[in-house]
Amino acid sequence: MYRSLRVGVVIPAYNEARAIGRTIADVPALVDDILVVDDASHDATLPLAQAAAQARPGTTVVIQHAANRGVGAAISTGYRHALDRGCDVIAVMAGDGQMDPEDLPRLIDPIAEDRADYVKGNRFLHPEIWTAMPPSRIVGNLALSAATRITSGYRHIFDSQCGYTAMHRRVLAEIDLDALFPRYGYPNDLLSRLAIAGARVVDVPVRPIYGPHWKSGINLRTAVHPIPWVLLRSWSTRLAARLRRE
Ligand SMILES: Nc1nc2c(ncn2[C@@H]2O[C@H](COP(=O)(O)OP(=O)(O)OP(=O)(O)O)[C@@H](O)[C@H]2O)c(=O)[nH]1
Ligand SMILES: [Mg+2]
Repeated sequence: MYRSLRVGVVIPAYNEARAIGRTIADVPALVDDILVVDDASHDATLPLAQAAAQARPGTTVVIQHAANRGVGAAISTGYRHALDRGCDVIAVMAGDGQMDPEDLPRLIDPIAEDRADYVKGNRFLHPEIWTAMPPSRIVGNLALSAATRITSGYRHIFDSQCGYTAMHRRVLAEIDLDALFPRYGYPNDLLSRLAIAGARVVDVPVRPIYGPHWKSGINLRTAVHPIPWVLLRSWSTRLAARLRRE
């Protein structure tokens, strides 16, 4: 529990054998439910996650997708389980150890104080951004963050690609999880749907972590191609919803 809220953390993991055990072990003690979603990994992610879950009995469940469905779909699966378990706030921490567990309370505070419904990390508010994040990621992120400001209508947010987030269950219940884009591009789509739901979104500083063994599933095929189309779709969905209301 944290500030009287039952806290869940969803951890999507795909081929994260190197990092998943440590990621689960390092989840702060304030977290009541850890929902790890293995997305049909080809490596030892599943047994390693199960071993780490046994070290935290009663708190951690490992859910398995029978086939790979994408990071967005894995997060949606985790969200559904967290709602079933009665979590009030549900955070997302990637299974690749790139999120600092010490930042978690900062993500929940605006929700606990009823200032936000959805809080996302913003690594550009952290002083280490320019030294820690690779230039290729900075360039891509600047472009996508600027575009997402327009498509979502949230002009005050940045670092749209940061996956470190927290959401109140009240808002989560209003999002059609089945309709969300299932792969990379998911956070951009979610922001437009949060705007349609009238959610209050707040950015907080989080530490950018790109260790010496950093590997990523993002490449030209997985990200650069689908994301512009996802943005276009999210934008038109949001504008159509606004027209219907007016
Ligand atoms: N469940 C699931 N998780 C995935 C999939 N692809 C990536 N992930 C997870 O999503 C998280 C983020 O993936 P990355 O490819 O590292 O992307 P990122 O951290 O946003 O971007 P980088 O800055 O490139 O590291 C990790 O925990 C991955 O294991 C997938 O197909 N299914
Ligand atoms: Mg990563």
